[in-house]
Amino acid sequence: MNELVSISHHADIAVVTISNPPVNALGPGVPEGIQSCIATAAADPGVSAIVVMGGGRTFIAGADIREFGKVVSGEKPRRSLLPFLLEIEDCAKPVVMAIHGTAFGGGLEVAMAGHYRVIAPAALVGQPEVKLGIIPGAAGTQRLPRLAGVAKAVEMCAFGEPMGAQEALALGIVDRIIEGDLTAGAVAFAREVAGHPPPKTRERTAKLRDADAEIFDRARQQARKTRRGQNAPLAAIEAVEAATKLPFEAGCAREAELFDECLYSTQSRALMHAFFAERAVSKIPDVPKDTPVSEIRRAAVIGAGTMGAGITMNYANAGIPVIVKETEQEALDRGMANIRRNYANTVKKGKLSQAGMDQRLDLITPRLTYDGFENADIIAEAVFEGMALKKQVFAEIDRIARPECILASNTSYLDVDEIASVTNRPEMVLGHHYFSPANVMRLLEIVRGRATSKAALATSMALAKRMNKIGVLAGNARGFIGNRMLGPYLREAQFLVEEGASVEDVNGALYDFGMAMGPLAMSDLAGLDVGWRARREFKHLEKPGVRVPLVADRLCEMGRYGQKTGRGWSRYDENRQASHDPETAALIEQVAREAGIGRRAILHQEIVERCIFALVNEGARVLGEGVALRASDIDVVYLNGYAFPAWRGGPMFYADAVGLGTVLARIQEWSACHGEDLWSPAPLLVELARSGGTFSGFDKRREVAG
Ligand code: T1G
Repeated sequence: MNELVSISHHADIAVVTISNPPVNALGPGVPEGIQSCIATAAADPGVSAIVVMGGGRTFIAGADIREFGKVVSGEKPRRSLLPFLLEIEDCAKPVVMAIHGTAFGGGLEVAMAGHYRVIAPAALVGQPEVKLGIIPGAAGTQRLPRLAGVAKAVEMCAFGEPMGAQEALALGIVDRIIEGDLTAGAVAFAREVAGHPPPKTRERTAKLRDADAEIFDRARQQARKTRRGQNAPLAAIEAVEAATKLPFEAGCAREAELFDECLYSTQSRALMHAFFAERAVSKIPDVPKDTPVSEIRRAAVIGAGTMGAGITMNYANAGIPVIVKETEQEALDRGMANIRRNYANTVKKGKLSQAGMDQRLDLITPRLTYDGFENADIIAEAVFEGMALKKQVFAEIDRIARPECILASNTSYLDVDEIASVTNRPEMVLGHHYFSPANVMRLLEIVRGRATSKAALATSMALAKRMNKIGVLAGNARGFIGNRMLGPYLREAQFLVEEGASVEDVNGALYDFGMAMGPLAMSDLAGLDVGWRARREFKHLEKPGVRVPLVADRLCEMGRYGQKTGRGWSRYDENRQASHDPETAALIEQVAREAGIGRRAILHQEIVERCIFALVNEGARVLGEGVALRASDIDVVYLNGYAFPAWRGGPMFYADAVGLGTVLARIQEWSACHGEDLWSPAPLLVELARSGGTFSGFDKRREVAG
């Protein structure tokens, strides 16, 4: 027993409780505490059986992820949990694991080393290690197939999705669902099994026999398709396969080898960085945890276009009644039809019940007037991206809305302070910049205006969590974090085709790098006209004599906006499948000739480096100027808003992995070649590269400085 693990008695049943908040991770002292409590109970003649459970909100949510960094850096020795788990399994008295909240990773592995498992109805079990770039490392790949069967064990370990209590019971991972008081139910169950020889999971081999090789081949195919570029899913499949071919101990040894290969990889460092980065974004240094958060009971959305419809769904999905307003019936009908279609697709995929769909639609009220807006706690504006229109709308809603109502603009580029200037409540005005499709993409840039109050920010962060979004604070600079960085990335992609790379080369190089799609394909999806309109809106900001991309404007003048017109950088068939467009290729050559741009063969490495380092360089500016609080926030924006590969950790983490010295050297080469105006290295990048620093080191220093 120690301060993390305690033992109590319910007559002849010993109850071992883990208290290591916030999620009872298996940090230093926890396995030792469990071990000594079980040993004490096993030796106690008055005890007939043992229950192990988590204190607080959950069972064990896994190993302590923070410890892995210390092992990889050599600060701490790698410690195996296997002997500790064998001791539980070899206990002469039945050990019943009582699960509530989550039994994830090492938590499920501890549970499976027990003789029986009971579970609360809402609890989840799972082996999510692959999401951290590792695999189960405490015999999970050996014990799980013995309980759940090989096919399900492969799926759970290779893809890491959680499973509910009902399915876990049906598969044999748990033995009973306990309604009501879990402790009482677990103690009663323990009393039922006391006195019977406890079954050891490692000896249960019946389910290993249905190990058809096809299971592993299919899983590998799926992993290569849906987890493209990631090593851990393939390692997890191999480890479970080992369980079907080797005795338990040898299987565990093979698992340990594969685990170490993953642990000491850049991919796992990147994914663990992403895990903690996502949890850090909600911490705003000058907005204390106890900042008052207003309750959002009713919402209103202006504009039922693609973004407005998606935003409306976010409120309904969070259980918040929402009015959606349009100026014309036809537009309103189109918006509502879009919402219904989206929900119907989700129902068809089995991700939402019909009742759930109906419930959400009941929360949505379509309107052509501002009726009801006076009761809203928040009004989200999603009208056409033009300053004049936004200011007109904000002046109107400022007059109607309650004084405490937050006014949030979905602008993706425009100045939030200028929008707020037409209201009498600039402290309640900020940006809520969603990403398309707004009901799907998890990222929400929360744009802080000069006057935005801490309460409005805290309320927005809480709302993001309630909508299952990741709210990232952004300063009010043009394009905020994501779109501002996207500019140079797309610029370089376009310059590269002018200089000789094909559209397919550029898309292919970034796709192989791990992006969900190449930059030109992404522009075709978003619509080339969006950027065209923005370029015209900000033409006055362009520096005379500085090179700008030339082809996209020409394509737009020809009415070629990308997927939505069937032609853009590429040609698209009715299924939106892309193919080479010889006319675009000819146009590119012609434009280059007219502009006197020399063309040459360009290697994939240059394509990747120019695009990604352009992103990083602008990211360093965004960070240096304080538009982003942390480099890790920038990574979260790109992982969740622009489909940057999570196993690369995000652009800033990737730059640290490459080495800022190398990044700076490349940028200085291009600056000499393409000119300072295009490639002047960001001051922060220069400072860090020269001092041997990193972006993550910069984050730590900024955090300490507060
Ligand atoms: N280790 C360390 N810290 C953790 C942690 C963990 N496993 N899980 C959560 N935290 C911290 C988190 O950083 C945050 O801190 C706080 O807890 C609340 O988390 C041997 C090798 C359990 C579903 O992958 O999925 O076991 O920001 O905000 O939304 O084979 O946390 O407050 O300072 O996410 O309610 C496998 C990871 C590990 C599960 C709760 N386990 N955790 O979600 O809270 S590897 C996992 C989660 C392993 C074995 C292997 C979620 C959660 P802070 P939160 P939440």
